[in-house]
Amino acid sequence: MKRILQAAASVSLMILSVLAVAGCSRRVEASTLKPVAADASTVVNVIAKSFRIITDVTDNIPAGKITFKVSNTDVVTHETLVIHAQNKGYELPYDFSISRVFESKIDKPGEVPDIQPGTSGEVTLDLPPGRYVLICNLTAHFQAGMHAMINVVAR
Ligand SMILES: [Cu+2]
Repeated sequence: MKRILQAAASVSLMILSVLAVAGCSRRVEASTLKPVAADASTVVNVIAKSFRIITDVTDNIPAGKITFKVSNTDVVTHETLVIHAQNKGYELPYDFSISRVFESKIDKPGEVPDIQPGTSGEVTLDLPPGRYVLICNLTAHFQAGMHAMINVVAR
């Protein structure tokens, strides 16, 4: 019985120390969240691969300068278009004959073109609030699933 109590006590000590560490790291995180200057650029890290576009965005992004850093971790070339989708989502005008989005019919603030395999590129855009979709518009890549969505909101 005494041994069980000792074991229980050491388990609760372990839990307490885990909580202490967790609490600590939360404090550190909070202290690094300083308000950003109005002209500071928000960085969005993007990974392009077959056939996905993955961002590190977990929340809305404040409007203003946003830098998209795109890494192509694939063995084929990709690109990343930043499209202002208004209030829509992925319903982009699509040319099924060439399996690409009509770039002349979309509002595209910018792009990172021709990202060779294993390389990266970036673009900094000044984006007003709205919904944006990131796509790869090489033949059939959007259709295959290379898209991601972000929301930009007023600061
Ligand atoms: Cu692609």
